[in-house]
Amino acid sequence: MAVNRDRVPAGSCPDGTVWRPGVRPADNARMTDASEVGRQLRRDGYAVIPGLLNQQALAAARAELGPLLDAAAWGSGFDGTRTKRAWAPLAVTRCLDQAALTPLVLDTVEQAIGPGTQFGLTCAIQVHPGQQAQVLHYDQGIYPLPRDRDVMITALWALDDFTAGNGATRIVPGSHLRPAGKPDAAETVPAQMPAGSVLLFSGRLYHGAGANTTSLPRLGVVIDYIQPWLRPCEAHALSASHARVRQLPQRLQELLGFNQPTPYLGFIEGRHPRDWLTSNQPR
Ligand SMILES: O=C(O)CCC(=O)C(=O)O
Repeated sequence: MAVNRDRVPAGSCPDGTVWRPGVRPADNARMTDASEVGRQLRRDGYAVIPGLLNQQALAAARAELGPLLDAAAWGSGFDGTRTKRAWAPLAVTRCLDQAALTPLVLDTVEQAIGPGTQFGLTCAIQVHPGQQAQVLHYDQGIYPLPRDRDVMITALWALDDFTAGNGATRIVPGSHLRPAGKPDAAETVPAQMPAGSVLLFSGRLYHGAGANTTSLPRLGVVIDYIQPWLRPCEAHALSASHARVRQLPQRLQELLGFNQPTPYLGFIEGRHPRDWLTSNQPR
């Protein structure tokens, strides 16, 4: 994995893991250029950019996300029973603005999937001790599209050091180019990276959170950037008053987009928008 060994002394992780280069030798000096990052992304399906968030930004993000995660329920199924998620963090805190707007990340994303990108899923993910490895998946699999091009690039920010022991995301390098077929878990490598790094990966790359066998949680933030056209022509959820939408027949609510047709499409705060509308004060 592309880890800057100059900045990160060996053995500096909380669980004592020694940083080691991954499948390709790191060349972090070149990770300041969107064309180079994009080249790696196209070739390997992922790229790690170290050192984007400093200690102050990391401390602020941990401090703001901590209470949101403390208040969050444990996940279930795919999300992991020893994992907590704080959904839509950019709607409630400004501590991730710097990450979300990092020019190098946005330039790379827009080189990869074109201009006018928008957020897809955004979520802080805290993988707690005892969490098993997540099932392998590729993020743009939520859309029923052929696997012939990227419609999504995921930015996974390490707010803690990501180590093989604490649940670093496990990726299958090159799997974005496979036409079909889920890789075997044995093909994965851990995306070990120091806090403040971002792992960019293709929406077609197979990956999953690793198992956390340490005694400390691992905090990451996922920001998916998706094609601008993955949306309705009109922003109905903005033009409609929520108070009115609550009174509408269910089918009309669904047609306006207040619907969760599949588990990872259309939810709000991890819930079906219909449930959310009935239990929240109308805006
Ligand atoms: O937190 C991680 O390392 C990856 C999580 C993930 O891939 C997901 O929940 O879709």
